[in-house]
Amino acid sequence: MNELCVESIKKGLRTELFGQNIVGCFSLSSTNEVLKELAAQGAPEGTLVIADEQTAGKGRLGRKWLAPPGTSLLLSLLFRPDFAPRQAQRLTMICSLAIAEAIEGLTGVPVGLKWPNDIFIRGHKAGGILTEAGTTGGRLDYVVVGMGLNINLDISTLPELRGMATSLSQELGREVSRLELLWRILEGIEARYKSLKSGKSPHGEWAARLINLGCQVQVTTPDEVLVGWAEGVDADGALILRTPDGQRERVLAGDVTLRGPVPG
Ligand code: BT5
Repeated sequence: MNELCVESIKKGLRTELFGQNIVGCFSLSSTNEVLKELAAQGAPEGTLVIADEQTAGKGRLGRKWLAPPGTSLLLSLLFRPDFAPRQAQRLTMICSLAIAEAIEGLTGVPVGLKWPNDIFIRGHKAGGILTEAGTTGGRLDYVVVGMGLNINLDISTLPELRGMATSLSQELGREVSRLELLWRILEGIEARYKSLKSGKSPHGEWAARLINLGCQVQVTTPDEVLVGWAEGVDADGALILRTPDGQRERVLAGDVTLRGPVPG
């Protein structure tokens, strides 16, 4: 799988946990699906599953993740935190912050986050995160955080995404090393995970990067469509929405569409 083979990843990786155990394949179904199976079989925390191509790459609610071979970073990481299940979203927070910092550090391209799980560059989606938790008896057994990032992807080859998505190469006009970015992301996640476990919440930093806070939004949840003002997010990652009748709604998961202008 060219530059992203296990040996090359290991060569430059400066982590103690994330990526120390790697399952790398040129092609597999979905890195999240493979890692969930490994997690159920007892794989250690920090296990990385990475692929160049997924035959069943997925987003939330059965949606597809599109990534032609050679264009993207497609990976999943295994966490076994001592958290309550409602706190699993904190891992989405630390991964998205690490991704944003890694991209900005390597390329200088500014990155925004869109609640709840999107990586945005200049108004277009450049990546997505899919966090899936396994629980036993009301306790978190494992959390798999899957990350898909458009790196050297010509969006015009995917007509379904035209107008809504972008990639790093598209923004920069040149290709970017997936390997270099991967190392930075894994190192960033490791540092942030340590800090999270020592009691530091990523919530403030995450909220500061969310492009849809302070905006009029429409939120589609599995049960209903809500409109209102995105006032904030709480420590567990829920969106606090002020509806037109002045009520506050706490929304745990959904798709957000901006309805008003982004302030500032
Ligand atoms: C996401 O879902 O954004 C989470 C995507 C997570 C993908 C990674 S890849 C590695 C790991 N293994 C997996 O199988 N999945 C994870 P959601 O918010 O539901 O957004 C899905 C929607 O994003 C699709 O319906 C498309 O509209 C759009 N989309 C699909 N591919 C895209 C791409 N490459 N770039 C931007 N948007 C895309």
